[in-house]
Amino acid sequence: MSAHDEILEPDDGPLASGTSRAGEPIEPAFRSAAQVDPRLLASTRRQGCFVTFEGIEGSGKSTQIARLAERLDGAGEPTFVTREPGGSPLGRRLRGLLLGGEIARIEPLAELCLYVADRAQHLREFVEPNLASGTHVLCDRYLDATLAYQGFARGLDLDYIRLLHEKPPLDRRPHRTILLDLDPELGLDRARRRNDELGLETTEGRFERETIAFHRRVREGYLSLAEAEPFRFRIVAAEGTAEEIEARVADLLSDLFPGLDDEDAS
Ligand code: ATM
Repeated sequence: MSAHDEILEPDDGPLASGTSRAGEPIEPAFRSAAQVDPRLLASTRRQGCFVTFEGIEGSGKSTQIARLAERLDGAGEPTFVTREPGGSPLGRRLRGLLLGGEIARIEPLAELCLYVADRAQHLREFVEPNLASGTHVLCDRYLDATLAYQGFARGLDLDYIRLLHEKPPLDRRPHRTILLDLDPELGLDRARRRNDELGLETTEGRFERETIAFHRRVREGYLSLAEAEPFRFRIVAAEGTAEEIEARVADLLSDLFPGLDDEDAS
């Protein structure tokens, strides 16, 4: 039995009626981890854990994912690192279309459909097979990014976005989501400095050209998603050194991956 098998043992009776699958928006009254749907828990016992990282531009997701993956490797936990958009060969083409400057304006609904297409392919081709083989999947952005960017920031209907994600393979929900929270002004500044330092001419500027008000809506959107699902989300203040943030993240995942504690001790 692996570490996460143990902690995901359902410890209560039937769910209160109206409670949805873990990860789906549920009523604030049904917030405790003890009320996670037993069907999801049962399937998780044989699978890897699916952990997603979210946050505004410049919040340090990729750095933290790389650090966590290294820790998990050190703890002997097989781990697959991926991202959206762009986690599959099709997705890399879609990423170029979505974020590059080739197409000047993409209709919000068309943009939504391209992110959903990327996700469907990514889930079938990489996420599900890895989870099924017991490998943990760490994913840089997922459905919450669609809700935050296309929903909260662009104004598309949140219920419509959720409806698109009700059937397989899109009904997959993360076991845990780390939200790296940061003031958008700091995040954008960080992202620009990173690009300058690396001498990168960014070819992915669609969102960097958005107003600060747009990025604020993204942040607020993420925070309200996190507030609605506290059993899945963990909010991490993304200020401080990479080491400090790494320690916060590891702490918030130690129930899923007890091996992370051993790493600290070593
Ligand atoms: P990364 O640079 O973090 O990989 O994200 C690419 C952009 O894709 C990101 N932009 N910014 N800032 C957010 C955007 N995005 C969406 O708008 N919707 C989605 O569903 C996903 C997965 C990403």
